[in-house]
Amino acid sequence: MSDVIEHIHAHEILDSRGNPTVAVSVLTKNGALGQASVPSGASTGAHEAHELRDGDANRYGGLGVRKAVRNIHQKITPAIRGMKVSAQREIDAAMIELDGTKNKSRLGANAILGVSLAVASAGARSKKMPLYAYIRWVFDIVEESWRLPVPLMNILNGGRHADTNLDIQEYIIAPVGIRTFREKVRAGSEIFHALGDILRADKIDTDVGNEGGYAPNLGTTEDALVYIMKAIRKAKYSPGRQIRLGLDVAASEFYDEKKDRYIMRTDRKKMTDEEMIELLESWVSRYPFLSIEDGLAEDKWSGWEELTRRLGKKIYLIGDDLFLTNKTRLQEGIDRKVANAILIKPNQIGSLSETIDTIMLAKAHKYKIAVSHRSGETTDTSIADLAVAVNAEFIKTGAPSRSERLAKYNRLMEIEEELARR
Ligand code: 2PG
Ligand code: MG
Repeated sequence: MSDVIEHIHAHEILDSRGNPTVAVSVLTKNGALGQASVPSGASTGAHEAHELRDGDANRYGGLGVRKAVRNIHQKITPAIRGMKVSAQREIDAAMIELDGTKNKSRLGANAILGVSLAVASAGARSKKMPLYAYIRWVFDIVEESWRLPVPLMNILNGGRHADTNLDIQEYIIAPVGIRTFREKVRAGSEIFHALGDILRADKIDTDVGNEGGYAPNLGTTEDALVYIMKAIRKAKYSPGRQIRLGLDVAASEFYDEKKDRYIMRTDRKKMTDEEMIELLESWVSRYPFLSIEDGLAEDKWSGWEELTRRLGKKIYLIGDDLFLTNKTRLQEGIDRKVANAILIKPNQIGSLSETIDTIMLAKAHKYKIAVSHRSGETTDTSIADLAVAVNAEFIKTGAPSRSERLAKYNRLMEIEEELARR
């Protein structure tokens, strides 16, 4: 009985944007220490689990997380202290029950997820297993092999992740045609630097946005695609065969509900669902696309049905704000034949167990899995282990730049080496 939770400590730390977030340590009686910290989004979906902020304008502009920290110490700890650390599902269920709301607004999804991930980390330590293997074991995930995900690297940032003129949030390279994870990362890095050289030569800004990608002002949206194609070639990779493109349109961010139009300032266009679909189709026909995330706004289900009919056989259509790592939303997507891949962000739903449940539902219906960071990140690397635990096809964790992004890619390179020795 020595692997029971003895002590939990939470505190406020700062994330990659300099905003407060929750960090948690869980200690078992046998001395296994687990740690985790919680990320935070900017382009948050309207139906995400609730991120509890203090709202005290005198501290961090209201963004403090002292209430969430207090909830961990005063409410969650008494409820789960003494439980076996490997009883992950029971622990998550106990926290969900204690919260009692639909969107975790009482205790805060940031409080619950922080504990949930730190419990998994302590469990892995206690069992002397790497976290990826432990997650697979503790949730009885049946997979025959281990697979490293393809990194979706966001090398140009726009939308809510930069103060520049690009409406679309993320311009992604996916090194699908390159063998090992280590070489995929190398390709991503070389292309990232080639892009920097090209932009600099054109006297364009090479400062970076929230996810480590360059964040320039450009003439049109398509200029971004042209620059990326040039960078791939300059770095001596072949677009299409080795490197494909991706976008996170994050369309909800520039969708005007009253006008029912997508307002693209860069391209001076106001578009309907149909016109957005046509625009995406025209890019897919001219560039080597692998994936497009959130091509339409989060509640435009019939538009999404049409988008899926038109592009679902050609590329991966990833639902992020559309599905919110939420089983119920995903089930609606399955029923309506919408999208063919899902973005998985544990803090959208607020516990590791529910995250796994959504992944399992997606897999059962042949949706591809893309585990994802948030724009506000910490050096926590649990998503890297999560991606390997479930054999996710993709991981999206920013550009190969800035340590909070690299922490995940570096962890995956470490895992790849470890698996090769098994
Ligand atoms: C997204 C995410 C991560 P944010 O939209 O996919 O890239 O952004 O964390 O700001 O929601
Ligand atoms: Mg997104």
